[in-house]
Amino acid sequence: MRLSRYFLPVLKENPAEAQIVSHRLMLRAGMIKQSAAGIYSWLPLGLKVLKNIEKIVHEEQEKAGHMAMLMPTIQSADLWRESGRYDDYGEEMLRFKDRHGRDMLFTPTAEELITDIFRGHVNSYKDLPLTMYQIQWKFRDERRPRFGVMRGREFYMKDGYNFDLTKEDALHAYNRHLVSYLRTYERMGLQAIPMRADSGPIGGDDTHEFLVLAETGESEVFYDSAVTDLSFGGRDINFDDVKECQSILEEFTTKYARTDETHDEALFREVPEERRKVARGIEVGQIFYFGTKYSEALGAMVQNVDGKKVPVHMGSHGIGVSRLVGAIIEASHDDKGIIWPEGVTPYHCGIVNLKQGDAEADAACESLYNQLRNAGLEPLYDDRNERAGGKFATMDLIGLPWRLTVGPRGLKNGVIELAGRKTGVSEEMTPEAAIQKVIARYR
Ligand code: 5CA
Repeated sequence: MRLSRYFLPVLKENPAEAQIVSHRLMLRAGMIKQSAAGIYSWLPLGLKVLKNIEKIVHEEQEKAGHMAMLMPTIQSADLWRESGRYDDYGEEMLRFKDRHGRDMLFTPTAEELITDIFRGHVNSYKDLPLTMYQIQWKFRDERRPRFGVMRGREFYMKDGYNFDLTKEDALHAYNRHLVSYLRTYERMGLQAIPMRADSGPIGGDDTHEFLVLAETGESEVFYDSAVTDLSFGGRDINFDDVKECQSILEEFTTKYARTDETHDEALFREVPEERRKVARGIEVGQIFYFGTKYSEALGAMVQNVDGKKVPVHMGSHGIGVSRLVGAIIEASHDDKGIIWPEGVTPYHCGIVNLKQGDAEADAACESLYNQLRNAGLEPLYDDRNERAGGKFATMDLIGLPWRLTVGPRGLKNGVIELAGRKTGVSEEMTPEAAIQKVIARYR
């Protein structure tokens, strides 16, 4: 992509309405634009990151054996009356009528609809286990939408649902989700700590939230600092292996880590004092096991081995896809701007032409641009007629991990500059060496 043709409405000044750094930087870097309270348009740069996060979520879900599907954003109220949640959900649910006067709603989550699909088609234990998920827009009419995409009213969420014959099988699905979420967040450059939580309007007893520690987080959390030493480390997992998933769950959830809703001061005191931490975190996902709550309410039954009809055991599992864009920025930025982890960066590297219009510099940039693209990467080439300082400031703000800087002076010596956004370290090298180095980072 060439910056001269790109829609990147960067802001020089800090927008007054933004209270936290990720919101500020998303607005300043031209990633989003507010349309109404808690409702945003995703501009080209923001959409790129959102799609990259979505892709990682899809890939990790498929690895865990879960199937992607898509349900509508608009649902009829009938199913929600059957489950009893039409009344329970309260003002967070956006309700309206269609032209025939039927009660409709914008989906805040989809337990009812998926259970309806299930009960219409699955009758036997032989069709279990089954886990399906979608990545779809949700709407919750939050009392206090704030912090940009962190607490939106309209937001993008992965929601997955497992159907199992027994509690034991459903708990394996729960564990499997926990493990796959650890992989998912790690690929985004995040440490997200599973913490025992409260199930809220979803219901059920077993639930963990995944929290990214950040001062600006909305949740107060209590944990044993030893949990921050745990690292998943890209382990390969056999997701069908019940013992393996169980042991990873134990590894990551045995030490004390709880949100304020489930915090137990007496238990917490058993953690050695120097390891007892009280901090804030951003909730980027939550998993639930709620047993037969929805299957009983909606009559989702299967025949078991003995030919008896039994309600299926279920759980649901969410990832805040749009919230993650903000969470990643909270975890990775400096005073100049965003620092994208390589796993989610909107462009793999930037190319800065220090002297646009200089025949040699232009030719060298074009050549870099083409070679990187031919290697399957997406560079963002700043080919605008602007001063170098402005170009650097834009690149720092939008946070691409690598920057190639090309100018007439360096080219005379056969070199360009390769700079890392995170380290700030820059090195001179031949264009070929720089290309190879960038390609190697993404292999
Ligand atoms: N049905 C379950 C699991 S699929 C569910 O809805 N879970 S949830 O309520 O915990 O939402 C899942 C994730 O969506 C949360 O962990 C959070 O990361 C994200 N999320 C929830 N509300 C918002 C919001 N208002 N704005 C942005 N993200 C949100």
